[in-house]
Amino acid sequence: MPETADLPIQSAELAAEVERIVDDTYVFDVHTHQYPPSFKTLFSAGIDDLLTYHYLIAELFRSSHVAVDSFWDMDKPRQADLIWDTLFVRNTPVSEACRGVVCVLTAYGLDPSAPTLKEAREFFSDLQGNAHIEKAMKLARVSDMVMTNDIFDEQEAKYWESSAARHPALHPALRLDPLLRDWERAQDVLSGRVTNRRYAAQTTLRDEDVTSIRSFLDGWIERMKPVYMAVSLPPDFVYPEDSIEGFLLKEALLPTAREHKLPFSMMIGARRGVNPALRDAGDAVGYADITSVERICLENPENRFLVSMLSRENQHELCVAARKFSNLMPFGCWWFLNNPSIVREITTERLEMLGATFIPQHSDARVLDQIIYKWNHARHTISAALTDSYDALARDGWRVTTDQIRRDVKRLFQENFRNFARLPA
Ligand code: HDL
Ligand code: ZN
Repeated sequence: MPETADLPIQSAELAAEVERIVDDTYVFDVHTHQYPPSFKTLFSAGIDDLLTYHYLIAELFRSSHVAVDSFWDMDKPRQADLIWDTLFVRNTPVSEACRGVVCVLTAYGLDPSAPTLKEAREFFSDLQGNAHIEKAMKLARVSDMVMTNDIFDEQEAKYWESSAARHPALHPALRLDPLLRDWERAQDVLSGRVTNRRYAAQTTLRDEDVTSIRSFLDGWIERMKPVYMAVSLPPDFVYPEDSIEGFLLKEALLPTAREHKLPFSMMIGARRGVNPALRDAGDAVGYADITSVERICLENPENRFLVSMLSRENQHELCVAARKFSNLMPFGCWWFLNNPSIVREITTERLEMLGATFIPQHSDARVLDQIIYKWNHARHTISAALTDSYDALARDGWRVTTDQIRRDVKRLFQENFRNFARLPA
């Protein structure tokens, strides 16, 4: 039986064919806050966690007169009941974060317009551990997830130092924010846990300090086997910088990433604690300096940089920078950018300026079940942006085929990251 020819697709069928291939292609989720179920206190899933996601907590206070302190005094089920009643029963869940919960409930066959959480709680009480992970990843068509592992968090460090079972589809990422954003806390951990020494005062670090910090990192890389090293950075991040943080980045973190052949992920633009009373919901966004991203790529050609910027105003510049530096891999539409209207804009300008050479999205999911909606919504938007690109190509005289769409989507969803991180195909 001759193979069916891979013929150019007519415009009328294009959108449906792109959507089918995008929906069917499993994705490597390169940034999440997932954990194996064995990391008990860190594993987050189910309806009460979905509803107390900090995005929804922020939205609650815009639709309710509840006092912030009274909210924090409630236990999680009570908080979830209040959020459900306020945002989903008394009001229409039109925001992206609210729609996400509706999408998840629908995907699991639950009633998203139920007046209470009774049905949902019963359903999730039967979903446990690895079976829950498998079910959510299958519905989301996610093949792999990269975690965010904060070794300066005592609780998490204990899990890594224990025999807690890992999950083969969950890949570690060595997250190092305290080193660059909270040196006081970092050196307490470093001196207390590893080197029993007090580090030099704030102003300088001696060679032996760098040596001991690098051996601390080497030990964690050996234990954890991360797929990349990562930091989130404030909008005022500059490189190079004459500071402890600038010194640590240049003399400890980047050389360690080079030595272990690990990409270095920089997520730039988060302003932490703009409204501290909201806790995780209290962070905001700031416009960052793209010339620092250009300089770090130029001056460290042996390092590979995964970069996500939080400000919408930084996106076009990031595309231009990625055209200049092949060791720069733009990834995702992060956090406040993960809204269909903005994902469409960013994905379109990336396709126009970079072709299929970037990583279009990451879920950033903190609650396991969120991967279902974050990838459902992302696929819808990425399909539309891709279809527009292929339509424009057809107008210029080049009609794409099914195999070529499949090749492009596999590259965007899997290969760009696997190749950049030197992971097996
Ligand atoms: O720093 C980060 O990795 C951010 O993604 C934060 O976790 C943020 O609070 C978040 O959840 N964004 O979606
Ligand atoms: Zn994150």
